[in-house]
Amino acid sequence: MTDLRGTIRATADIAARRGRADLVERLERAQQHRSDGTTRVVVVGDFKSGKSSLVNALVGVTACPVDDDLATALITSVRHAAEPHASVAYKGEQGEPVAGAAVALDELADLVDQGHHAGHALASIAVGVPSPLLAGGLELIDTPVLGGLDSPEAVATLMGLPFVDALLFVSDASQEYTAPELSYLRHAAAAGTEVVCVMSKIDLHPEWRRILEIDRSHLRAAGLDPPLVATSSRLHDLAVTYGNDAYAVESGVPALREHLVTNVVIPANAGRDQAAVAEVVGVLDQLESVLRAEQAALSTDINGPSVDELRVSTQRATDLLAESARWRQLLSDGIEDLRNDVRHELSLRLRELGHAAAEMVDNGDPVALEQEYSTWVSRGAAAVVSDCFQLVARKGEELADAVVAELAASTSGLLVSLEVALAAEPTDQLSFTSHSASGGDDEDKVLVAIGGAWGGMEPLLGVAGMIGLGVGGVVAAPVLLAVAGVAGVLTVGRAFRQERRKALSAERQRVKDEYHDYLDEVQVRFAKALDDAVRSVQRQLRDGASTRLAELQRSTRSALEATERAATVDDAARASGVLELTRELEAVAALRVQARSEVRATLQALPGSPGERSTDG
Ligand SMILES: Nc1nc2c(ncn2[C@@H]2O[C@H](COP(=O)(O)OP(=O)(O)OP(=O)(O)O)[C@@H](O)[C@H]2O)c(=O)[nH]1
Ligand SMILES: [Mg+2]
Repeated sequence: MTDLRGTIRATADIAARRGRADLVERLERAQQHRSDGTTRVVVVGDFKSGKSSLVNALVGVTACPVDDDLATALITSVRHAAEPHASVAYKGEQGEPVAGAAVALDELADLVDQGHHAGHALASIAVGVPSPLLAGGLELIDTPVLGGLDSPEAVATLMGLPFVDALLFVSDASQEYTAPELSYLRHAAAAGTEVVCVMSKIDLHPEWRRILEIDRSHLRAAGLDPPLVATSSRLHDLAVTYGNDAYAVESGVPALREHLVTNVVIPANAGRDQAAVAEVVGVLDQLESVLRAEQAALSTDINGPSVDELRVSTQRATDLLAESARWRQLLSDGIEDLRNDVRHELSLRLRELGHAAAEMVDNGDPVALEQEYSTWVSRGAAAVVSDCFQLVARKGEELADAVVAELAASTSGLLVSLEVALAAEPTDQLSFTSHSASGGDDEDKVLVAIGGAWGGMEPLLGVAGMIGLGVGGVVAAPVLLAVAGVAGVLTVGRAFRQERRKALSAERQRVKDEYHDYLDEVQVRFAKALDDAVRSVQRQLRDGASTRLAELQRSTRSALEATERAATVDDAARASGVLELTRELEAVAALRVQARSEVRATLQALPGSPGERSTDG
């Protein structure tokens, strides 16, 4: 059992005692990042498959309206709140969600039915309810699929997959997976998103076990391997009403909850904790280096950096902050490349998709197969967009590595070097070693993960703000909503369906034109969204690097000042100074040990970790 919050606070206390407001602020941000961390799970499935009922059963409260006649028409985000509350977001000019108003929970069903509030068309709903499942930062996002899985909303969800931690795919037990369902699942899996399949309504269908087996074989045949959990929200309701534990187990809902917590929420929180520990270690490095330098200056027994050496260090840190520093050039070149790569990828892949669609239309019958064709085109476009967002994230991380390597090289030999090894995977163990000029043995090496160097870089999350969704608190699933808002107004195949009475060749041309226009629109809207994402990566890397360098500059400067001051103090003051610094260094060392054990404990709690069963640490 560890207490990372306590470790962060204790580290901040030392930083405050040493007059390092900059380091205190860094730790406060790290803690904020941890406690605000949200794990997003989006719930998708065909019309009336039982999605909203499942969300309600999982959270244990009626958060989403459920009705035979009423369909979920708005994306609904459900998060934890001590007091139940709800709010709606209005539709902006482009269909994007903008700030709306608070509403009563029992109004929601009517609002969903009407689709507007106070004269504004509704874009989405955010609900807060007290729920132990959600209390760890889980957000469940119930999605509308009015036109089924090929509706613009469902396509938008595919585009937004890079922004969610997992997808809960709901299909009821009445029949085995359909071709569109399997195709949707393949797309989701291809995006690299964690998929959890749920078979709902097993109380209604005595044959559900047989269907479950058939679905398993469909998944295997499609090369997919997601977990498949059978549930009944109805049975779960009965279990709650009658306090019947056997029903509860049979409903599959507790098993699904546990799966979500173990495989989705805990790993996501572990990643955030590791990033926070990396921040703690970074701060301890800064503090320790300065403390050691001061101690050496006061004591004749300890060797430390000379005043000249510290002057050189301070100057080099200052030089590194200048506009002309090499890392800035590296960063701006890298961003330029990234921007071009992403633009190129988007336009090339959409063009290829357009060609393939035209070929399909020329060789087939766009009238008979209109639905299939349109679905194919819109899902293809969704895959391109999702891949491009992922490209930004992946290349952004590569660029972060390159900048960190450059900073490490240019700060080596300074009082505190910014030598950080970054791993590709958040849960990979790696060694984060920071070399104090005055030493630091193996005990000072701590296992941490990516994120530490930049205070938890989240390039994708930056997109939300850039798309213009800084609607604080009203919209709780900003990123996915942003994408849904942009994509949800794009439709393919509608105009076509209304007037198909011409000769086949004319129909073909019309369909090709329509696909062309659709893909053009996707290109225009997402080129901008992707540019914004790249800019957000640039800002985060630049700010992260300059903040680290400013800390370094401040550390070298205070070591220098302390060293200069030491020459002027008398023996008694020296002795008491050394004593105080020794105590502070001991506290730093203890916090290092604590931080290390916290990382170990976090890693060992992850599913599949060899340490999961061990009690060590
Ligand atoms: N018997 C039974 N009925 C269920 C179960 N889950 C949902 N239903 C019923 O199925 C209907 C649709 O349920 P919803 O939860 O609204 O399904 P949905 O997928 O959210 O529907 P849309 O959002 O409108 O597409 C409702 O009448 C529910 O009462 C279940 O586990 N057992
Ligand atoms: Mg629903």
